[in-house]
Amino acid sequence: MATSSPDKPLHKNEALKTESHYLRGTILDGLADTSTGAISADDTQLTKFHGIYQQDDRDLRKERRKAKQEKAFSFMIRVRVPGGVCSPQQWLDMDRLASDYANETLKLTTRQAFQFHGVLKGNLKQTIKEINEALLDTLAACGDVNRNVMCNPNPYQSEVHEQVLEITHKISDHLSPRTGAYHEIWLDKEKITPEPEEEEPLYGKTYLPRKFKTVVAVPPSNDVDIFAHDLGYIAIIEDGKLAGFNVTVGGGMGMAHNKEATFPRLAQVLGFCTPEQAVDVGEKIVSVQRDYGDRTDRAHARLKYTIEDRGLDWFRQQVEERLGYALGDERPFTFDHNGDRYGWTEGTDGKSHYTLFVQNGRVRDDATQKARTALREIAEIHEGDFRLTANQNLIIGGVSAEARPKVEALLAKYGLDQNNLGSALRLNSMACVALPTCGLALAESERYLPDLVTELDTVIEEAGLREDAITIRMTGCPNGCARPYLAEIAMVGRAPGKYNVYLGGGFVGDRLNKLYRESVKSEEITPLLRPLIESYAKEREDGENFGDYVIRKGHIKETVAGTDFHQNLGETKV
Ligand code: SRM
Ligand code: SF4
Repeated sequence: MATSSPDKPLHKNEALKTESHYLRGTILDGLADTSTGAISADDTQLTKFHGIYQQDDRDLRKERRKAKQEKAFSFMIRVRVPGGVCSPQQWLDMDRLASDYANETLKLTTRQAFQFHGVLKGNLKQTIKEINEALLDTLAACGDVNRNVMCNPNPYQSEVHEQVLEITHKISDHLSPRTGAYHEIWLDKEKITPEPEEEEPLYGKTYLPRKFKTVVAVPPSNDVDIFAHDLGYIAIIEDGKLAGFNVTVGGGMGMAHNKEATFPRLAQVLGFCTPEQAVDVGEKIVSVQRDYGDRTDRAHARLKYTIEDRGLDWFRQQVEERLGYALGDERPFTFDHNGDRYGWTEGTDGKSHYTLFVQNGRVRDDATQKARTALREIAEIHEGDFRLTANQNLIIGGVSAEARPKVEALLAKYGLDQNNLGSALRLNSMACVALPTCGLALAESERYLPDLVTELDTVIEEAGLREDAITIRMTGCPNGCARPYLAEIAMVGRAPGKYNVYLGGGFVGDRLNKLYRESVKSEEITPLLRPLIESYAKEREDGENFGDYVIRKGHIKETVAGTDFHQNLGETKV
């Protein structure tokens, strides 16, 4: 069992956190230094807790090196949107900031947040200030703390959804760090130095061993991919009322190529709690991970490894001891999809909601589409809300009968209406950011998947599968930011232009996929998948999903547990 042991030294980030004076470090000095566009290496770790990543434009690395210039540094800012809901005014504010300080795009992430890319050091403080003026923030959007809490954004499912959203906000608030550093550094608030236990009552000086992610799902939709997260709540609705939640723990996607000790893992149900217990249960789960997570090895520090190593029963016992009561037994639930449902839907309150496909979450104006302008014009007249989905899409929520024709007209004007939906394959596609901003990318993702889907669409059309949803996801490295290991087809970057291809994920997000072919060149992906797609069209059983089909036909072995992910690799039956 490779848990934290006194024989192994703590990871250096632990000392960094301890000595940072609750995340202050030397960030203020770094911001004042105009001789470089960067900040110190230690501070780059600390700014993550403030929602800020230092990056550089990787497209420019070569020429900057040749010209003996420092890298083209800039910062990514992640804006928390708990439950994914924001107002039209907040949308307009984010849209304006994208022009004023970032790269003219808004990125909707796989965790219902906004990201700005390309913010220069000199503009960081002003951007964060203006985000806060819009009543959003960036604290704990990243770092070793509980992050943006996700929630099924479906706005048409009656009062239960509102109640669930309210609990999501409570969990988010309760698990947020308390440090005054954020307000001092970014919002010029006066420096107060309270007693340590007041400063961070849950996290203490060393925060968590690693990032921690929480989600809330409302069946039958598993759009938040509940099984991919450290902590999850599955709403249990009985007689039309919220009875409580099945609590899940120990999910995660990240792994490293060829390192079997690292693996994606599905969360497991720990037990049931009432709505009133949800916040307390979350706090106690976080506290067990705080105390037992591996602080020696960051590749082994997520809750999934704590649970894998020590067992679910041990974990439940720890949580229940801290709660002072036992969790209830798991209650029945059913998921039927993990993607989004597009177009107009009618709510129980008489309002309409439009789910818009945003390719890979990038809202921009370009030669093919003016999505940013369209959404700005919609926000200017919209009286409902906007809901960011966990699949990088956007719901224009709460449109009244009077307002709907105006919204429809704007969607049509910019080619974003229901008549312009792509194939079901495209609508179920998702790619992480990768190049040029992500420092960890081994291959393209967001800039490549749309073209690959266009190629695959010809095969899909020929096979008569245009309306058949198949989840397809791509990431530029194995960290798993687009949750690729839950997709029916996934490509994970190995090197420029080369991907590992995975098959056999569950359509509702309840089964991990498995490696099918290693280091496949970009141009070989469509020829590799063509025979599988063609035979699926001919041989599938009624209602059979692609992921189930490839397992049934023996093209790939089923992955039954995270520890089995790297085992029994796919057969070559094509
Ligand atoms: Fe992620 C690191 C982007 C969701 C697992 N992720 C990164 C960084 C910050 C790279 C870095 O550390 O320098 C990427 C910034 C790229 C850029 O230029 O913007 C990045 N992750 C993203 C986003 C923007 C992908 C997207 O296209 O939407 C998502 C932002 C979510 C948010 O709003 O908070 C994003 N990342 C995820 C998810 C999916 C999820 O949580 O639902 C995962 C897999 C789930 C999980 O955590 O297990 C994920 N990101 C990682 C990991 C691997 C963690 C691990 O346990 O091994 C890293 C690397 C790390 O932490 O060391 C990472
Ligand atoms: Fe970057 Fe890898 Fe995440 Fe893609 S999966 S955004 S390449 S860290």
